[in-house]
Amino acid sequence: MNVTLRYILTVFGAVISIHYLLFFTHAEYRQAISLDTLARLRGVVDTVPPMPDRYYPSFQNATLSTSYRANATFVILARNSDVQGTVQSVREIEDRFNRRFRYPYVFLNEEEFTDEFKNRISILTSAKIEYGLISKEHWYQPSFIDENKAEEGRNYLIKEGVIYGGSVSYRNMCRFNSGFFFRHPLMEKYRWYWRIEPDVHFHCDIRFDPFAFMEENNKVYAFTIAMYEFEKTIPSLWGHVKDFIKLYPEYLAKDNSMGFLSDSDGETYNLCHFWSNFEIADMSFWRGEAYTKFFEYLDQKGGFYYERWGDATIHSIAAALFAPSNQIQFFDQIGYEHNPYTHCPRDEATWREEKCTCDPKRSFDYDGYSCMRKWDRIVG
Ligand SMILES: Nc1nc2c(ncn2[C@@H]2O[C@H](COP(=O)(O)OP(=O)(O)OP(=O)(O)O)[C@@H](O)[C@H]2O)c(=O)[nH]1
Ligand SMILES: [Mg+2]
Repeated sequence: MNVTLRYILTVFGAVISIHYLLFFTHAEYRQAISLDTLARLRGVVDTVPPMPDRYYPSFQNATLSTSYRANATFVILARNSDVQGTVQSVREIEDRFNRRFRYPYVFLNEEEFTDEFKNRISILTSAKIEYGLISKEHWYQPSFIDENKAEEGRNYLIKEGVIYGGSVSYRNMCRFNSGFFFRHPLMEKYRWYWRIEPDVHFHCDIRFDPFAFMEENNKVYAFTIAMYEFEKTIPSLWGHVKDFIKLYPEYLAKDNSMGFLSDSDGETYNLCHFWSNFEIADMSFWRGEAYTKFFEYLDQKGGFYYERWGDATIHSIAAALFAPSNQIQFFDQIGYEHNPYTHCPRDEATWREEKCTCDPKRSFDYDGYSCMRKWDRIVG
């Protein structure tokens, strides 16, 4: 062994020995290298306010012992071909949450659900299930869209290699989720919804009622993951948002979250948005005047088809601007995965007590592509 190698090994051995010595003898050292501290170093806040006990109703024989239920439903948009992924998502949300709460489900599709689809779902829950057909006007590309221009837009995004760049059905889905799902006749009777997609995972027990929490605390929108949008899908969107604000300054909430969306006080969009495949929200916000005007304004610009605007950015921009920041809720407690990203609770007690199957170290909150740091600064 040459001298340099021996020297390196000696130093390495000394560092490891000191590490273990300090680890077992000094609590401050253990604290200093803990996950929380690493989180802080990575710019994400470590402490999340605990969920008050009153949102954890008691159960007798696995049945909710309170009669209170929010006026709420799950909503799942799916194709018949999504049946396996949908079964898996429903199974997980039932096991982790809804076998106790029994909130109903609304499944939506632009085609009739097959008997096979309904049969596969019906055995998973004792909650009420409804299956709805989406009307043509709520789903398909509207006639005011110039198809030649839309095709040019699709070809451009295909050339640029943007995911779903050439897909018209993806665009129909994004527009439907932006402006129409809450107007479906089966959804009209509900105020609150929890959006679920096929093939997602719920990594922790959810023993509290997020709907009751939102209702009592006057929240309008809740998320678990925040990230950056692909700029090529929304080149003209922020310009239209700025024009809309100039036209209707009265809709801007006083304590809005512009700082989450923009690093230049509204001049430019930093692409941050809440990842809308998970959403728990108040539909009266989408049905209200500000959002109705906002959606109609943007829809007329045609960007759902000429570009590839996503419902995540549309919902996020509206929630961040038209609601005060204290009405937007980050649910640290809900461990959630939509490929390829996972939010895993930062709070260690939650992670342990709710028997989470996710790895907190790999939570997307700490990823460079996450917008969580910006959100933490808004509420911090
Ligand atoms: N009925 C119906 N549902 C659709 C269609 N396209 C997408 N969906 C549903 O809309 C939601 C979002 O679609 P996804 O394909 O998951 O889009 P995404 O989450 O952006 O992308 P990936 O999950 O990464 O593929 C899911 O619930 C899908 O099942 C469609 O053409 N018809
Ligand atoms: Mg998806």
